[in-house]
Formats: sequence, C-alpha cells, structure tokens
Amino acid sequence: VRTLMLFKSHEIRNRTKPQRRPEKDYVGFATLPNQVHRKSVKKGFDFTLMVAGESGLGKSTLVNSLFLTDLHKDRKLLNAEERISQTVEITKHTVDIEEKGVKLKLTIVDTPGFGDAVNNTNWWPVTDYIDQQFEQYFRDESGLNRKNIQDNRVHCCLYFIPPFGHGLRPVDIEFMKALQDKVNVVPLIAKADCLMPSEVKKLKDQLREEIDKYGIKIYQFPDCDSDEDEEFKKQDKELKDSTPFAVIGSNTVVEARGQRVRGRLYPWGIVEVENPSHCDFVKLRTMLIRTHMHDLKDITNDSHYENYRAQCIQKMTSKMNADKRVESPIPILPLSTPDVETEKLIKMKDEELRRMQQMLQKMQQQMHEQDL
Ligand SMILES: Nc1nc2c(ncn2[C@@H]2O[C@H](COP(=O)(O)OP(=O)(O)OP(=O)(O)O)[C@@H](O)[C@H]2O)c(=O)[nH]1
Ligand SMILES: [Mg+2]
Repeated sequence: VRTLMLFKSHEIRNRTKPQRRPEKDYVGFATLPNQVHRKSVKKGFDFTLMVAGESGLGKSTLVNSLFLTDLHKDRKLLNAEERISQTVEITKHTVDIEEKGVKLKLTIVDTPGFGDAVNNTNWWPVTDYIDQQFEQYFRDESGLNRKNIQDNRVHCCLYFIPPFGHGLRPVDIEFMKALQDKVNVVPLIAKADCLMPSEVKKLKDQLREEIDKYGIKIYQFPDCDSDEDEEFKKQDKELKDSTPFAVIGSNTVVEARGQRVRGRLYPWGIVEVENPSHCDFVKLRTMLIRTHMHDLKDITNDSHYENYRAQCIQKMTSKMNADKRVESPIPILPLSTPDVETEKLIKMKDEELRRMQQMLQKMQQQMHEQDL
C-alpha cells in the first residue's frame, strides 16, 4: 500500500521516508513537523475535529475508527457493536497522543445528529459551540497570558451526507451554509458500503456539481505549486478527485486475508475500513493528520477566526459609539439620589465600557503591529 505523502518542495530537506503499511497503533501525525516550524514541535499541537450531520449516519463510529482509539472508554465495557450509542448532546473527547516525540492534543467534538436524537433540524447548538470557542480564544488573546492560550477552536467539521439519497437535501445545504463561514467544512459520503463503485462515482460527481451550484463554501485543498515534482502533483490530483470522500466506519476488528483489520462483517463478505479499494477512509485520515492539518489550522486562524474577530470589534465599536451618543452634553441634575442598586449598575456598566475600550486599543495596536 503506497502511503500518500504530500510535501512542499522547501520541505524536502525534512522529508522522512514514506511510511509503508501503517503500523497497528500508528496514526501518522509524527510527520507533522514536516508541515510546521520546528519550534512548535516542543509545545505540541492542538487540533479539534467536529462531526455533524443526520442521526445514525455513523459519525461517532467514524471518529472512533479514525484515531484507533476508543473515545468512549470511560463507559462500562460493552461488546463492539453496542459500544457506540446515540449521541444526545455535544460531547468533547480529548486524547493526548505522542508519536515519535511529537505530541498531539486531539479533541473530537461529537454532535447529536439531527432528525432523531434531538428530533429537529436545529443546528444552533453546533454553530453556537463553534462561536463559543472563538469567543473564548478572543478573550484569552486579549488577556494577560497570551503566550499559553489553549486553542480549542474547531479546525475542521466533517459533514456527513447520506449515501441513499439523490444528492444534497435542503437540510444539508442549509446546515453546511450555516457552518461555512465559521469552520472548514469537509463533506463526506457516509456508510459508503451501501453503494457500488459506479454509484459512488455518480454521487460524488453530483455532490460536487451541487456544492458548486448552491454556492456552498467547503474546505478547498490548497493549489499544488507548478514546480512540484510529477509524483507530488499526481497524488495531489488523486486526493482532489476523490472528494467528497466516501467513508466507512466500524468498531469491530475482523479477520481478512489472514490479518486482523477494522471492518464490517456481512453474510456475503467483509468490508475493510482501511482498504483504499473499499473506501476513502485512509485518504481522509491522511489528509487530516499527515498532510493538511496545518493548512486547516491556518485557515481557521486567518480566515474564520479573523472574520469573527472583525465582527466582534465592529460590534464593540458601534456599542461604544451608541453609548457615547446617549451621554447628554447638558448635565441632568438628578431628581433624587440614585439608590444603591442603580449606582452599582452604573459602576458595572462603566467598568464594562472601560474593559472594552482597553480590549479595542489592544486589538488595534496588534493589527497595527501586524501591518508593519
Ligand atoms: N453500513 C454501515 N453502518 C455503519 C457505518 N458506520 C456506522 N454504522 C452503523 O450505524 C449505526 C449508527 O452509528 P453511529 O456512529 O451511532 O451514528 P451517529 O451518526 O453517531 O448517530 P447519532 O449519534 O444519533 O447522531 C450503528 O449501528 C453503526 O454500527 C458504516 O460505515 N456503514
Ligand atoms: Mg453519534
């Protein structure tokens, strides 16, 4: 099995030997130093992945399969099929993994699927969650301890599309649109074992066309530089042509061709999760962990978070201007002495305004420094 390794030409110096068959407990993020500056290696990496979509499409199962780790291990032991139950609230799982001296703090945000557990198609809790993480980061960034901020922003959201429909449903369009300006959306065809290869191809073509037609902004893989070598270009094209990835998840280990593999055992045969001719699971994992994690983080910071921050600053400025306008130029003599409660409220309001002004000044200064 050839492993997909995408490197930029300037990183060739750091190029490690391409991994052959992934070792059993090997996820592959040890190649992260190839994607980023060495300085970050010591500190470790934070990466947050979210899953969203209709209930029962295999979101929880897939994230478990992706990181070779049972994220629900605190639960009492159930047999493999039962281990994953319906997700009824947004659940955050964090795993610290270390591979070849490279530390990764991986956070998985599992969300309840719509249409069943919550019995509606309301995605506010999901988009709210993303905003809350931005808000926290914004606060931390404006605080004193700016060097040690924990980055909990959601870097990527896997959006699950059912395999049995005829393309996107209105709810998929609306949900992805609600997410698109907040997070990198990576659409996936769920439960791809339901489809024959020709059907997978047809659905992929249709989804690509519809995503374009409805103006849905999904995560765009960065362009390949024209001076890259042919092998690199080929792998890059292969990756882009496979989107939206068709995936299969499983929490069961089965015996196939004399090996224990993650798969689904049917009366008519075995579906192997990590077999590239069965589905795009390995492509997805490679993309997330080995090749595009840094880009996903960059876009989160430079585009999605920047949007949020600009909106916040704009809101703060207009609030302050409105508050200033309310202040009357002619002093109004109080008719009676304000009671203690009112005075307390005024004090709190003043304090809030002062904090906002400070924050704004700091932001403006930072922006000015960045421009220099
Ligand atoms: N055929 C098939 N079944 C799958 C696949 N992935 C998961 N399942 C099964 O689908 C059912 C639902 O899986 P979950 O992972 O709980 O689905 P979910 O999207 O997390 O559902 P909610 O938590 O309700 O949103 C389980 O019985 C899984 O075993 C897949 O790739 N193919
Ligand atoms: Mg679930």
